[in-house]
Order: sequence, then structure tokens, then C-alpha cells
Amino acid sequence: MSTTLSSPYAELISRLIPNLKSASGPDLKVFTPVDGSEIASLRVDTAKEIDEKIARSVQAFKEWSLVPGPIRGELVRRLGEALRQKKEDLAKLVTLECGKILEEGRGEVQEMIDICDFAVGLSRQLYGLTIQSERKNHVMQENYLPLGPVGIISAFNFPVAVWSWNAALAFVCGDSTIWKPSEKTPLTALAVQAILEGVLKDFPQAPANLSQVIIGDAKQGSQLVDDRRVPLISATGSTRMGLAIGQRVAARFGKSLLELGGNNAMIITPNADLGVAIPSILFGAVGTCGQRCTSTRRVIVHRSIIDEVFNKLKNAYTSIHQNKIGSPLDPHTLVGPLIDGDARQMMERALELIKPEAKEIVGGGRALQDKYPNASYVYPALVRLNKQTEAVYTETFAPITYVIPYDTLEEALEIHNAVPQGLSSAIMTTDVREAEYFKRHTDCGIANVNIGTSGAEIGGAFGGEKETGGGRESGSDAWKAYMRRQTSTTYYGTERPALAQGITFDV
Ligand code: UN1
Repeated sequence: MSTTLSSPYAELISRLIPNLKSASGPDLKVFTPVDGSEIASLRVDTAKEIDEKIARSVQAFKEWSLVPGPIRGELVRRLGEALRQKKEDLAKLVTLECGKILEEGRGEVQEMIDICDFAVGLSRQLYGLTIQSERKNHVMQENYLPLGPVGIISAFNFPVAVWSWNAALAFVCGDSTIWKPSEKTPLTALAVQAILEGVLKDFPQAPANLSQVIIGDAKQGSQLVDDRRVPLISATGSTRMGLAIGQRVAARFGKSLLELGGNNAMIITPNADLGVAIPSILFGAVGTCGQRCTSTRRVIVHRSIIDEVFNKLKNAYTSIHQNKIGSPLDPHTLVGPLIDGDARQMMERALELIKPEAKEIVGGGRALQDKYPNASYVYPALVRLNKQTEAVYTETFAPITYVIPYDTLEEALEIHNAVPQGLSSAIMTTDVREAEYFKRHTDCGIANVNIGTSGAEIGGAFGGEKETGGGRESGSDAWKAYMRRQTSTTYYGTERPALAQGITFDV
């Protein structure tokens, strides 16, 4: 506790988490990647507490599912308002806990506000269907009904936005939620829970325990994953984690919504407008210090322009290395730290592995070591390859971007689709034929034209194919995952009822 109180960030933390004391304990130390110092120490939930939280969530669901959709929407509207009021503080805590620059911290909270607005409108929709029946005086309907407690497992890199994609939809759909945030970013979860509790205090229509948080790591997460009372587990994180979760949830016939790793590429054709392409590559590659699931990991460039593109990128990287790496709280910084030393070692290992195959490597290695000996600042790396090799197939959650040549667009798409992940993809071209060919052939859930791979808006369905897990979150009809679908046939005639498929069954 003493470290918490003496930390220069203690005031912000206690303003956002007024009940921090009751969550404190010796089990889980929280460090800020800004300087590596300890900013809090928390108690981890026991198995019994998790069991009780799930029981309470079942009860909350029973009550909440009976509240009319638009009233559920009103709660989410008020949550959006509260987030607007706390935006600056919460953004700062996001920056402090996960290390993304303040501007991106603000963007993350804005993403929460946006999904709240989206969900409010949705709360008056949640449409089913009326379907033509083959029988006289029959009507068929498809209804969407609340599902149950939703387990949300989130990652460190979007510590609050991904919760809001799930929770805002779950709430309007009539579900309760239990959130197991990353063990690296539990404070932002407690802060969001406190903001929501402030809203719930003046919202008597909502039951107690509509939203609960479990503090812990994979062990505590597993208990949630294995519990049959939780019909949906929505998990964001690594492919390895998602594979384990998907199998365990399937083993109890639960539903899972998985948003896992990406290995996102941008194709740059000879018809690209480089004034559009270069800034898009840079934001995707070095933004968030390469720690988005949508980060640009590969740039597949037509051989005729690869020297020009590589040199432009190299110049930009050099100036970033010189001027733009630093504390994410400093408004001048564009590249903050990696989350921790493990992430830095993984980056180093990936660069070691690719070295024998690389034509040229720009950057890599540790930055600002003297100033921040306990933090993990790095120089974003640009790796030029003669061709894509298997070393590239693994997602390294760090700012490494491989630049790979291609000769024909067909080949570019083959290179593009060769990796096991399938989240986000982009093409830079002013040629409509190339753009349409790309959209038809990329195997990713997201396919952008003249837009980078990262930074999606909440209005679209977010997620990807293959090892990315197949789930879709946030906009479009992603809400359907949070409800159960019911097909209902009603007969309103007076004659002996007819059977479907023309079957006669006269007794
Ligand atoms: C993530 O990295 O897990 O599209 C989510 C984006 C953000 C969300 C990223 N809106 O980059």
C-alpha cells in the first residue's frame, strides 16, 4: 500500500477508484509501463468469491432481462454521459496503466462513448423477423431474447474500450456482465466499474450486481470460462489463450466470441497515392507502440516502388527514433513504452530470428534506458525482406513491421493470405479494379481501401477469420451474439392443425 500512496499518480488513481482500499491486497502488483514503478497492489478474487459473483450475476440477469429494452438503453445513455465527464481522467489512467500515448488514451475513451451512443439507439431496435409460413393461419417469427450473464475477458492493450463494446451491447440486450480484465491493467477496470456504479446509484430500475469485476490472471479467468451459468464468454487476447478458452467453453456447450491475434498487412500498389499511404503505414506500424491487434505488421509493396517506399519509411522512422519516443504522458510523444520487459524480450527474439533473412533492419533495440531503467521503451523496427518467410507468420506484439516485395496483385494476395491470422487488411491504390480484386480476395474480417489496418470505427462489426477466432464485436449486428434466437410458430385457426411438409397423421 505504501507504494500506492507515495506514487505521483496516487491522486488520479484514488479520484477514479474511491474504494481502492477495499480492493487492495498483496496478490497482484500493478506497474506503470511509463517508468516501471509500482502504482498499486490488489487482492485477487478467491474461487469462492468468483462462485458467488457468478451466482449474483445470474440473479441480476433475471431481474434486468425483464426491464424494457429502451429503459436498459437509458442506463447506457447515462453511462456514456458519465464517460464524457470523466474522459480526461480515465484517458490519463489508461495511459498510465497500459502506456499508450494520452491522445490514444482519449481515443480509447471516445470509443467507449461511441459504442454507448450506438447501443442506446439499438435498445429500441433488436429486431426479429416475421417469416412466411407454408401453412394457412400460421405465423412464424424470429425473436431475440436476453441471453444470461456474459463473461468478458479483456486484454491490456485496449483495457477499457473492448469491455465497453461488450458491456454496452450486453446491457441493452438484457444481460448482466462479469469482467475479468488483464492482470496487467486491473485499475482501469476498477475505475470504469466505479463510474458505472455512480450511474447505477441513481438508476433504481437496474438490479444490484448488473456489472461485476473479477481481479486475477488466467486462473481466475478459467473459473469464469468453465462455469455453465455463463452462456457467453467474450475473450480478447492471444491466439494461444483463445484456443484454450474456445475449447473449454465448447466442452460445456457455451458460446464464445473470440477476438484474437492479427498479422495485418497493407498492400501498396504502383497506383497508390504515397501521400495517403505513408502516414497510414506509420500510424498502423508504430502507433500504440505496435500493440494493437490491428497494428500493421506487414507492408507488401510492388517491386517497382519498394525502394522509394522503404526509403520514405526509413526517413520517418529515423525522425521518430530521434524525436518522438518518450513518456506517453508527454503530448510531444508519438511512441510510448511496451507494456513490460517480457514484451521487449519477445521483440528482441523476433528480430534475432529474422536477422539472417533480412535485407535491412532499421531500428530495434532498447530506447531511453538511462532515463527509464525499469521501463521498456524501444526503437520501432522496420525490416526489409526479399520475400516473406515463416518467421513472419507469428504475431509479435511489438513495433516490428516487415516490408515485402511482390510482382503481381495475385501474388500480393497470396503473400497476404499465407499467414494463419485473419483480422485486418488494407490496400493502397487509386485503381478501382485493384481495390475490388483485393476486397474479393483478402481473407480478413476487415478490408480497407486507402485506410490503414488499425483504427476501426465502432459502427462496423469488428473481428476476423482463421486464428483471429471468427467473432464479431461492436457495431452492425454484433449484438445478436448477446441474445438467444428463438423461432416461434403460432397457429391462430380453428380447424384441425395442419402439419408442416404436408404430412397427414390422422388418428
Ligand atoms: C485491439 O487492438 O484489440 O481498430 C482493438 C482499432 C481499434 C480497436 C483495436 N478501434 O485499432
